[in-house]
Amino acid sequence: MEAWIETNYRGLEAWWQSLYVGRNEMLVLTIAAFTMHQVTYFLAALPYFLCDFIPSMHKYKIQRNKPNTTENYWKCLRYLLFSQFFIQLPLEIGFHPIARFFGMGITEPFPPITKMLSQVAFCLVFEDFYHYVFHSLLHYGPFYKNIHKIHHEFQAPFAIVGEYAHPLETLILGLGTIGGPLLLVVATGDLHIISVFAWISVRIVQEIDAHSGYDFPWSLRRFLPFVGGADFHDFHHMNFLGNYSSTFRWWDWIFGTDASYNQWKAKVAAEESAAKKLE
Ligand SMILES: *[C@@H]1O[C@H](CO)[C@@H](O)[C@H](O)[C@H]1NC(C)=O
Ligand SMILES: CC(=O)N[C@H]1CO[C@H](CO)[C@@H](O)[C@@H]1O
Ligand SMILES: [Zn+2]
Ligand SMILES: [Zn+2]
Repeated sequence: MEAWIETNYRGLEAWWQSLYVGRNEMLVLTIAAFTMHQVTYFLAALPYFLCDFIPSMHKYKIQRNKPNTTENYWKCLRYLLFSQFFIQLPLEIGFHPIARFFGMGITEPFPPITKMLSQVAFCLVFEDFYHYVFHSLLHYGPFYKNIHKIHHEFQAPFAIVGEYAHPLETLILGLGTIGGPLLLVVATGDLHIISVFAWISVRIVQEIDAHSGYDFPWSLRRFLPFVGGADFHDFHHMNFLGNYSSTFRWWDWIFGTDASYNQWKAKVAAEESAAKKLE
């Protein structure tokens, strides 16, 4: 198994390096980044989309009572493609100058697999904390109304809602995705762009899963209870409050923002009646 992985990793490395021979490095990297993003995004979403048409899968849908209209899908897809071509692609063009500026490896040999995986793990933990802080802030009145509201248009999310967001939100929360790699390269001076690609693929699969609306007996959270997944994020779209983290449950647990919506409502009701008594 290990030898098989190593052989394929080396094969990928040879293919990756061959892409750049005799070509413009910036152009190749930009096309690679955009293609990787689009393919991962829609491939990851496809199984959940198919589940909508398989009756035996409906029992795993979290908000079964909310209809998923074809209209919703088209609306989401149209806006999404606009965002991916006109907001994200220009940002992806920035990959090459950023990689060069910080001295990331591009055509250099790949890092050992274990190093690549530990870098991905660091980025996961960093992004999750960043997301907790900035996503909470996006729920603050004016920020919510002017920016984050768009992402909350679908109260029963489906896979491709993942990146359905205001351009400013794409920028603000996207900084959490690219922040981990930047910290790593500044701190260690040792980061290959392939680790960044691996991390971003993981992040895409994570955000698609969290928005899928499906909680399966084989969802990751069943094996790793500290992972959130759809079980966690679906409530966020339903209630608008709490469960702010992207990947893990620990920050919401530590700060008490994972307490159930009903608890929160009970508290508000109690406060209101207490205020009334004081009047
Ligand atoms: C957070 O998610 C859990 C399920 O994982 C749910 O029980 C809880 O009510 C959610 N909390 C909020 C505030 O949405
Ligand atoms: C779970 C659920 O609501 N599924 C529906 C999603 O949309 C398709 C196509 O419109 C329906 O066939 C499903 O019943
Ligand atoms: Zn969401
Ligand atoms: Zn939100």
